[in-house]
Amino acid sequence: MLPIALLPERGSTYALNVDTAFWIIFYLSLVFFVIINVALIVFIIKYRRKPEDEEPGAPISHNTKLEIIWTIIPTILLFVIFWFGYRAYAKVKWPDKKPRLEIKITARQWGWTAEYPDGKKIITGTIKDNRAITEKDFPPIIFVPAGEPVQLLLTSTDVIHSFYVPAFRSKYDAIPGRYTKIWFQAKKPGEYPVFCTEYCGKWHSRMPAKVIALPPKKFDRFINIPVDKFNSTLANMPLDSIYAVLNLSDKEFEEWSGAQEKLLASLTPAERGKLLAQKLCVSCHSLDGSPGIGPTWKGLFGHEVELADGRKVVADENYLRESILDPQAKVVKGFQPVMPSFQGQLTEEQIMDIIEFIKTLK
Ligand code: HEC
Ligand SMILES: [Cu+2]
Repeated sequence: MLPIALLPERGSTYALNVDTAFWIIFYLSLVFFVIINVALIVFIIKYRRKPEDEEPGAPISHNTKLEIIWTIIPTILLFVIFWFGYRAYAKVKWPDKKPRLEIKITARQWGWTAEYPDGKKIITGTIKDNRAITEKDFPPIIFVPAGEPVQLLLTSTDVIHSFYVPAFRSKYDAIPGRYTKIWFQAKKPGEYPVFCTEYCGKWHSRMPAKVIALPPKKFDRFINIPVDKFNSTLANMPLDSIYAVLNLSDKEFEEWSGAQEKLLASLTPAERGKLLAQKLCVSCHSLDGSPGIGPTWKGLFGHEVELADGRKVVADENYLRESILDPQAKVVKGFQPVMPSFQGQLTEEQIMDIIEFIKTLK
């Protein structure tokens, strides 16, 4: 391998297979690059036309020995490349054993939603400003057990995204209207960054996330947290707090989740809506009147909106609800119809919460 760290650590069971194929192709290319270019330079100098070369030399028809050599050697090398390439492909494509669980990942402009079989849901948002992204900006998107295979079922609500975990050498497109699959097995517990690697619009580089591989015991605790408790509390908390909660004893956990639920119950619908909107909507909608990809929400509620087809409507609750579930039904004048539908992503209660929040933005 090279003396410099070009690739991140190998965090999954098949990372070595992928790297082997990569380095074999890399070094073969390097060797032939040198051979061909040295020969090129030598021939240019040695066989250049000299002043005394008035007449062309005798024609050369062919050289059987040379031709056999330059056919057989590359053929063998191509089989070598095929063998290591296919082995890596097969490993990445087909799990060694049945995955422990399947997690659904939905990409959108610009963030990810993960859903567990029991309904646990984690949503990541957009880092929407121009500062450099740091390690702290990678929120958890999925928790997986280290040492066990996990399957992801990918899709997208709007354009093509790509779910890429460099340390696992796992990368697959998330395509609207279609499901794609990828699996991996983390070798040890740790935190592994996720990037979108299919250019998906303005904030493509700013939808970071993280795969958290937990020790098996911790993962069991995670998976056993009741879904309603998880979704109403932990799902929205920073990683440190989640670790802290996973470390609690059963009794401490009961107390903790009781206290959290009380806290959450004390939020008004508008406050709950604000939390959601900050994750899902503010990458396109400003709250303060400044321009964005979508219209600002400041002063929206109760006012007249001009549509692209010339109609005018008043932005009441029904209009807002329709705009969230079927954004293309009434497109606002001067804007592109690029808003993804949140049909199936938000519950009726969550939609009400967001509407209540929009109402407060006078
Ligand atoms: C990818 C960018 C994008 C995201 C994310 C997005 N929107 Fe939009 N939204 C738009 C665009 C563009 C329009 C204007 C075109 C149209 O009406 O479809 C719009 C229009 C709207 C309107 C109508 C506004 C008006 O002035 O009449 C509402 C309400 C709305 N969005 C709500 C939401 C909510 C709620 C969310 C989050 C759950 C959200 N949007 C997320 C891009 C987005
Ligand atoms: Cu993307």
